[in-house]
Amino acid sequence: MKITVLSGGVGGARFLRGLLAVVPPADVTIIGNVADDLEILGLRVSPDLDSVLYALAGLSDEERGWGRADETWNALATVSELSGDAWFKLGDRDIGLHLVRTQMLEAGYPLSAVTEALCRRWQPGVRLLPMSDDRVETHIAVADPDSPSGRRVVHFQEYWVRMHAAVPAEAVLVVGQEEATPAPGVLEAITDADLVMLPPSNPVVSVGTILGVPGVRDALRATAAPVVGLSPIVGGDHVRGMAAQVLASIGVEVSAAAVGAHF
Ligand code: FO1
Repeated sequence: MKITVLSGGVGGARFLRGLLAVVPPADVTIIGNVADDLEILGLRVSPDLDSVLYALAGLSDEERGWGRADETWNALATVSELSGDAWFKLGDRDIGLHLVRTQMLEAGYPLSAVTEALCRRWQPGVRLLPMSDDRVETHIAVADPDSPSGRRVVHFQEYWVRMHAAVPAEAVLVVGQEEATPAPGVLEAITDADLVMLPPSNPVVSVGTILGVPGVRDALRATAAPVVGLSPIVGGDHVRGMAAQVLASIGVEVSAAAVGAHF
């Protein structure tokens, strides 16, 4: 039975570990969100692909849900000492991966080929595809009384990690989405599946950005497979993360039924 999962990072990885306790990994293809990707300290970081890869390869830090187990933070300590961008916590082991990814991308390999190479080495057991080889970035508009427009737009990671999502998200902008094309294998993985699952990842900035890649929604409509979504909203709130804030910012009620209708 071929199962395709449209996954975000931390929540998606936890869901996948449960799924893989009951189905063989070789049956599973994961289409990962890359709209959380960022460039920081000259490195290209793909947090959602990495959270899934680390979790399924047995390399992840269980408690954080992101990054690697047995991590050390020496490089970041030096960045901090030198007043560099240390707000996004990259551990030494994690940086090793970002160095290789950045070098391969700069050499001209698409993200899908880089991801395939990483999977060949770390063997997560599943097939892991980025949603697109194109740059797609989620930005969040927040109120800023000091700006002439009254607003400021920040990268999703800056909103989530640096600002702790402490101010309301006024709008979610997905830059580059309309021009993006699905990565090789993405549409086929949906149309040829026996079952498609949308895990309880963030419905706006994780699953929503995958659904927004041109062609993906049509493939979901065209597939003969049942498409099963699990909402991260339980009892009118998210379990972890920031789904409630971003649903409110795009005018979607914070309920499981509204998430279904939004999808
Ligand atoms: N999340 C945090 O809350 N703080 C961090 O400093 C942080 C660093 C980080 C580095 C690499 C990585 O792959 C993920 C990282 N995350 C961090 C998780 C990430 O911000 C988000 O949870 C996902 O993008 C949302 O799915």
